[in-house]
Amino acid sequence: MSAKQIFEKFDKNKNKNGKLSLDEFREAVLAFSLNISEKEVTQMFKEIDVDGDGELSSDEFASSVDKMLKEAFALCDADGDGKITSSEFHAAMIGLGKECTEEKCAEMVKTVDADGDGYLSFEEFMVMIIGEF
Ligand SMILES: [Ca+2]
Ligand SMILES: [Ca+2]
Ligand SMILES: [Ca+2]
Ligand SMILES: [Ca+2]
Repeated sequence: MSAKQIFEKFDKNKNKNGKLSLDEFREAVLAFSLNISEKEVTQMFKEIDVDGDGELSSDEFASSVDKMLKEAFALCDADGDGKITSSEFHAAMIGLGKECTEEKCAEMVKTVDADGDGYLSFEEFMVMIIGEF
């Protein structure tokens, strides 16, 4: 699933007009199950709304999703070698306060490890995160 498909999924509850309003955006953020306050959502919305028209275009949304994924990947990739091992993934989950046993994390990595090299590339990582939608 691409950022554009996510966008289309959330551009629906107020009006399907090809833009995300603040309400629609809030729902999208909460679907990521981020622990985030109302104030932070508004702040984020303003940052993503580059042209300041009060709504998010699919381009604005896609580039912010891309940026978030890159940041999340960098956060997990503790040694910065461009791939995530199951122990790096486990450590990141613990760091986020998520309950995930070492076995469970290894299992999750294995499930999305499309090329079977035992690591998560950025593309594989993206599938795991976005695949939750
Ligand atoms: Ca809309
Ligand atoms: Ca905008
Ligand atoms: Ca690494
Ligand atoms: Ca892999």
